[in-house]
Amino acid sequence: MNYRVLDAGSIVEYISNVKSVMDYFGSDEIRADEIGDGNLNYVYKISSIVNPQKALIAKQAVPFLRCVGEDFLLSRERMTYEIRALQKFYAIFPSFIPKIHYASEEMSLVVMDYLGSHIIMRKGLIKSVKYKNFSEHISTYIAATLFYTSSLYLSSSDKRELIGSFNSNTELCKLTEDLVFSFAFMEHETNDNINVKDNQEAKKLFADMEFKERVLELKYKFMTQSDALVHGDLHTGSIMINEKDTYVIDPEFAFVGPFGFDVGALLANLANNYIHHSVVTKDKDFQEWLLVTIREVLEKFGEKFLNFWKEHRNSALLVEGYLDDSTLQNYKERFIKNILRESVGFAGCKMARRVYGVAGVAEIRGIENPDLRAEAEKMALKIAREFVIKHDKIESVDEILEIIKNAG
Ligand code: ADP
Ligand code: SR1
Ligand code: MG
Repeated sequence: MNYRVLDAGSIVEYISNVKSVMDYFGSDEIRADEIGDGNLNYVYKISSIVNPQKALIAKQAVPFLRCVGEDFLLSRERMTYEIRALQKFYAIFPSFIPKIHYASEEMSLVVMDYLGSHIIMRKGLIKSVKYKNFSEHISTYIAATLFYTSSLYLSSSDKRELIGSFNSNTELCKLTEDLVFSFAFMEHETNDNINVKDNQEAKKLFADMEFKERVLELKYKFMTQSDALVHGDLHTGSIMINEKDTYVIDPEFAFVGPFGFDVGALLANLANNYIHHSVVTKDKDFQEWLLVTIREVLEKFGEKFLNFWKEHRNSALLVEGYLDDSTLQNYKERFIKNILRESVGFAGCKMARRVYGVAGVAEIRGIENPDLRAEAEKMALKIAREFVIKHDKIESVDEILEIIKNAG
């Protein structure tokens, strides 16, 4: 099948010939509606005409960036990595990933379960919705996906094979290198330049060499450290959720990268939401829930990662009997602390990039009152700066929470 861009009409025709999908719809006639709100791709809801509750999602990558248009070329092969990551993560922990009904790397197309009773987590958090199972679910998801794709579990050859099957996700890795670690901290055409013009805070950020030098260290880690298969863009817009369950979607930025990158993305996005509630809604109760949630996510992640490790004593890294028990225990504790520190550093980069860079987050860029938005931006930059500068000295989750609480 040669690649072609599908639309709401042609996708129905295409899908009508895919047996695994039509097994789901039976003899029902189907229709397609484009529902995507992301930055990169086209997302269609495919539903039964007689029974609209019966639905699946079809997502296709096109050879350009959806949010900019056909002039910004971006190869559609990003979907290859999204498909591979969805399959890999589903194999590790199926309850957190929408089930795949069909995938074609040639067509850069994937068809998966429609999460009709879930919403994008960012939207719920903005409305102060508390998700009681979230920290439990997401800490399991991150601990499991990182541990089971790392050299702490895999054999040396399996790990290298894994690196190989994601190694050519070059364009999206480059996008992160540019957008998360560089362009947002200097004069650049991709920035939110209306806001940057005559903005003293932006000038201060762009001239902050101490911050920028530390960002460079984190960028280098991102570019060179092949710890585990990371989602690569685990913000709260990549999580679909309800009271009961939690799903992770959209892993097209996946690659074998630093352990702390996904944890950092999550920390950054929960902190950005805290800023929104501190500046806009002034909802103290929800701010407290966010702090508790951050604590639980970070602490449970560490505990679960160590539990998985306890169950697997042989790997590419470790041969059973190589270290005595107490040395091994110390080694593991330092290992987890390093992941925590690195996560804080990445969180700082990720918070700061959302202030003036392309693709702001609704919690801050979406604030209409200019004074409040400036206040939120200042708070984000304050937390981000401390995260980046202090990350490698962080000793405990308490210190992270203090940085967030003291920024208001
Ligand atoms: P992009 O790669 O363009 O960011 P996303 O995967 O984030 O695309 O999807 C865009 C939007 O489509 C999401 O914000 C969500 O509203 C919707 N969506 C994506 N996958 C599903 C799904 N499995 N079920 C329901 N809605 C979905
Ligand atoms: C131009 S793409 C901008 C951002 O959208 C994605 O969700 C990633 O965060 C990327 O950096
Ligand atoms: Mg998305």
